[in-house]
Amino acid sequence: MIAPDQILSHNQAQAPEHHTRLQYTEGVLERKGFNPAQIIAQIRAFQIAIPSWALGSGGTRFGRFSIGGEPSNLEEKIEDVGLIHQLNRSANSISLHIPWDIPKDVPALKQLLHHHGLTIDSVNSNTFQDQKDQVHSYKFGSLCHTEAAVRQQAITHNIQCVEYGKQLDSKTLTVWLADGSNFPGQHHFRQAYQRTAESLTAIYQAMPEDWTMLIEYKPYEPNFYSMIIPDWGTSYSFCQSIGKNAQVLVDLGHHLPNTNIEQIVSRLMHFGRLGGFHFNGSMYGDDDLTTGSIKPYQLFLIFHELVDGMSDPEVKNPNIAWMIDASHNTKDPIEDLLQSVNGILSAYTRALLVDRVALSQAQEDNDVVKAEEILRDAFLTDVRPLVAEAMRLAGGAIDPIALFRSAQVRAGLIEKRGKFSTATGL
Ligand code: RM4
Ligand code: MN
Ligand code: MN
Repeated sequence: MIAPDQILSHNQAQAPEHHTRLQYTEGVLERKGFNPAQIIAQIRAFQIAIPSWALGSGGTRFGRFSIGGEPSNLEEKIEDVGLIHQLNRSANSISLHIPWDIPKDVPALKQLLHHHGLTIDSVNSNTFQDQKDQVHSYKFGSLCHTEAAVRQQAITHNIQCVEYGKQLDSKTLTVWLADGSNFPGQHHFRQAYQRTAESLTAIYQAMPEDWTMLIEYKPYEPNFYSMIIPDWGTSYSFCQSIGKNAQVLVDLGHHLPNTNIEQIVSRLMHFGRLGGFHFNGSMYGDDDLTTGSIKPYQLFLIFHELVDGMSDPEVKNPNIAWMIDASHNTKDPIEDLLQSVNGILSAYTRALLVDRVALSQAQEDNDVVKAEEILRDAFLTDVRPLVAEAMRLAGGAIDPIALFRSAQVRAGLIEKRGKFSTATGL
């Protein structure tokens, strides 16, 4: 949708300022013993999946404000992700939510994905809403339900998601359960856990061997007294009993305020069970805000643990699926996603700049101040020129949001799709 020469002329206009800043940053890093070219190559290799359900305006239970030009089918969602990827070259896949994104013309979809240089990341099941024509209701749960027929319907839906995923070469099923209870006494906790374990096992056994099941946890909402999988410990225990390809998924917004998420990440990697990430920003709960907008230091500390785990040969953790899971109530979804990808890459880059040898020595020496200062030094480095350079070298824009605006992409989408088109999703 953006002509390649638009990217070129944007980059040419940005070049003088960009190169001045880049040279300065590279010089600082070199004096510290880092190899800037290697760091830029690592940023370039880091790819983040965009959720199909975040391309339209989100909303709250009070209302929703349309942005216009929203994608109204899977093809248009793929086009939007293609556009994001064209601008930043860092978002080469898309996560699907079934039944919001049921693939129809599979060969045509594959061609479209190929055209945009995209793949399908994970397929997400939905047993948190009742669909029309559905026989049994999920009002009182899905995989944990007291009635076998309801559980079976939810199991069948998850297996169907895997079937859709297979058609589009995905290899990951993400399960997030809204199951839980709103009032004391409503659930027999142990029995509800056991029924869920059996349902998850049935789904897992129906998956091909090279597939991964990601199990997400969330402390509250939509149920407010208890959730069937409220925390990482419960996810982990399901994974342990289900099989080696069952992994925990950490959604940054799914923690109670002030939870030490970086420690959770480190524990899960130590156990070899961290399989996926849902990035977003959170002030209070599942706020689904722009990644890095509220607590950038926390995001950096999380990446510090991730990079540490990924670079330690002792850690036997599988590859982690990086995804955004957000909702945009006031911003243009594409701009918000561009900001989020940038926030993620910036935190990752800063984590790459931690002097791990010195940190390890400071930890051994119990030098608390030194250890903290090493982290702060990396966190306070201005990494923006490095991220921009990675995008430029990969064929993207030095400033994706500026180009999105100057090319008037949203106006073009409104003209093409209309002012009132709505995306499927929440
Ligand atoms: C949930 C959870 C899931 C997402 C749904 C839409 O809170 O984060 O990952 O699929 O929202
Ligand atoms: Mn999520
Ligand atoms: Mn969520």
